Parts: sequence; structure tokens; C-alpha cells
Amino acid sequence: MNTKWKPEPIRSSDITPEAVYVNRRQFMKGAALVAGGALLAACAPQAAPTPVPSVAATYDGQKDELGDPLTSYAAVTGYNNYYEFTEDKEGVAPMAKDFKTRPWTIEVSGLVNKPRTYDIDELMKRFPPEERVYRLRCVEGWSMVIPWRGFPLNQLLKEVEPTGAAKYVHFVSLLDRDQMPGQHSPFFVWPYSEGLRLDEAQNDLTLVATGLYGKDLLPQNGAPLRVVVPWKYGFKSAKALVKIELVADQPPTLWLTSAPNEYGFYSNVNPDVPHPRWSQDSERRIGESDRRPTLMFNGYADQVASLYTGMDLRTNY
Ligand SMILES: Nc1nc2c(c(=O)[nH]1)N[C@H]1C(S)=C(S)[C@@H](COP(=O)(O)O)O[C@H]1N2
Ligand SMILES: [Mo]
Repeated sequence: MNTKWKPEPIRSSDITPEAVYVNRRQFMKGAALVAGGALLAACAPQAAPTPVPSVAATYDGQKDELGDPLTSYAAVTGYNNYYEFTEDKEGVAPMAKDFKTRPWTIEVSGLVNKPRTYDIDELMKRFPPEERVYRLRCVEGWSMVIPWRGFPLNQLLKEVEPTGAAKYVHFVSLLDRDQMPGQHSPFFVWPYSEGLRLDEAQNDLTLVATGLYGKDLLPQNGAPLRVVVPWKYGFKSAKALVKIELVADQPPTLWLTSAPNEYGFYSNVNPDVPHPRWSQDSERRIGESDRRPTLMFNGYADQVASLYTGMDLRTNY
């Protein structure tokens, strides 16, 4: 995605074969059975009830609201963009496998009445998870359909009470050169950071994700928590968050800092506004062979178009 990148068509060899996915699914069913057994055994009268996340037990045949099938678990967890590790999409998962996600805290601060630092496990108990199937459209021209588990960011923002001066939200990812070798790259300003206007952050679609496919996030997908903003290009959805800061002015972001002519602050999915080096009017859904047309706001126009009333989306790309 940096200046030396071109969007490349994804070869089928880039994606873990379906057989691996099927095996993994079998394994997941087995794991669920084991977990169920453990739960029964633990259910002696004096035992406290174990909270069970409200996620579907099976994803077979599940579709998004447009009727499109979910992208396989193997592809979602095996084909990733995560520059802190490597620019090789299939290399992220093996490199990130031992990434430490505990202990972990997330600071919510800045222009708020009640700044707070949450322990990740405390945060996950405080905000009950929902399941949301969202499309993720990478600016490079590929997309996936992912069943996320998380909670709307607006619930967290409400709890810390943004002041009247807060106009933007700055998302900051972990800085840890020992664990994230990509952060030795001098081409970017680390840590990874992103930003939204406050009303975008408060929109009900904006999710704090802690899991996908009913399981905790794996490191390659941004464990232990990330933001997911489904109507914007994937890079707005920052991984491994350690800080969410409410600010008055548009915050700096990694991509805007490295290539302002290519990546705007808004970065709404928009088939009518090409990237300077390639069209954005179609995309390759991972797992499919034909390209499909890219939808305005990634198909979420009904929920978000009103956020941009009166704005020229060619200038505010
Ligand atoms: N911290 C961090 N967050 C990140 C990135 C990154 O390199 N570092 N890549 C972004 C890009 S370009 C995309 S397309 C999505 C990919 O998310 P996924 O690998 O979970 O599909 O993560 C986004 N979040
Ligand atoms: Mo991306």
C-alpha cells in the first residue's frame, strides 16, 4: 500500500486451500464439544455461571445482508495486512503467532470528562459482545466478508463522556519494536495510528472488535482489540489498539503522513474516486474468481451517507 505497491490480482495459491478450512472447522467443532463438556463438569450447584458470548455456534451457509457468503476462516486468518510484522500478507500469521496480548490495557483519554484505562478482560466483560457480519474492502482492491464479534464504539465513548471540544477520535496501535519487526522500517511513522471524525466514530456501524468467527481475535487480525469501520477502506480499521484519544483537531495518521496524495483522511469506499495509481470501481472478493463492482460506501450508504451531506467527496477523499 505504500508508494512502491500496485494492487495485484490475488492468485488462488495465495489462499489456503478449502480442505485446510474444512479440517479446521472440524477441529473447531471438536473444540466446542470439549468446551461444552468442561462447562457441564463445572456446573456443580455452587459454581458461578460461565458467561457465554452470544455468537452463533455455526457459520455454515451464513451470508451478509446482501446475500454474499462469508469469506473462509482460513483466508480471514491467513491473508492479512499488518505492516508492523511484514508486507507479505501470508507471512503475517506465522510471524505474529507469539505476539503477546496479555496483559493489555487500553487508554481512553483526551477531551473527555471521565478518562479511563481499561484492562482488556475488564473491557470485554463491561461491554457485551454482539456479532456483526461486515464487508472489509482493502484499498488495494480485494475484499472479504467477516463475522466480527465486538461492541459499538459509541458505548465506550458514552462511558468516558466526550467534552464539547472533542471533534475527532485518534486510534493508536501498539509500539513495540521487539515484537513487531516492521516497526524498524524508516518509511513509516510508528506507531500505526488512524482517525475518525467524532460523528463517524459514534455511528452505530463503528465497532470495537475483539473476535471473529465466534473466537477471540488472533494476532494477525489485531488481537486483542481493533476498530472496524466497514464503509471505509480497510486501513482505517487499526489493529492492536492501546489508546483511543478524543481530540479537537484532525489527528495525524500513518498513511496520510506517508502519502497524503494517495490516502485521504476520510478514505470512504467510493467507486467514483480512483486511487491515483488504480481504479477503485471493482474489487476481487477473496475466494471468488470474477471481480465484482465496488459499492458506494462499501454498501453501507443507507447508514452513513448522511454523515457527508454537503461535502465534496472528491476533495475529501
Ligand atoms: N496496526 C495496523 N492496523 C492495520 C494495518 C496495519 O498494517 N497495522 N493494516 C490495515 C489494512 S491496510 C487492512 S486492509 C486491514 C486488514 O485487516 P485483516 O488483516 O484483519 O483482514 O487492517 C488494517 N489495520
Ligand atoms: Mo488495506
